[in-house]
Amino acid sequence: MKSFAIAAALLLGLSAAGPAVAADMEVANPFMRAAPMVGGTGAAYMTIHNHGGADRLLAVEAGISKSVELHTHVKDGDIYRMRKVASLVVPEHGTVEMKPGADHIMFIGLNAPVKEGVTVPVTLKFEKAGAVVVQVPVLAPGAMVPGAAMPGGTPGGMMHHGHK
Ligand SMILES: [Cu+2]
Repeated sequence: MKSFAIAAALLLGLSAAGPAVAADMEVANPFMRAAPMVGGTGAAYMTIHNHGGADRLLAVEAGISKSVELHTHVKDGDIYRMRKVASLVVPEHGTVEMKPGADHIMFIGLNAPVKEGVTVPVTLKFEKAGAVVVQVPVLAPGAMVPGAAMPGGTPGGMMHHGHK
């Protein structure tokens, strides 16, 4: 019994310290806002649950735009502005919540209008876990949360004022 307990403890220790793999990345509630303008921008949001070791989201690829950037919001006086970031830290057994007014995926230079009701395949590129493909449903232009549009939401709104 004693040796079994030690072996179990070792296994737990090893799994906690192991590098993240693609299967460790659980993506929940992805959504994108419909974006009507060719050449314009679009934004996507999702929650990443990491069941493995510490990792970083380095890039996102998608066929719908000329480029894709990782963005965050920083407070500048009373206004939140978007800022490009090189990567997003994904903590060991941690969660990254991308949502309106916070971290998000930004599509720059849309190739075509992105219409509500379609699904956009997006590939997340993690430093250790590698590529993870996510099917992102497109919601109404002002959507704030997955599956629902906020009444009176600003279509294509890019500035956020600290709403919850
Ligand atoms: Cu942005």
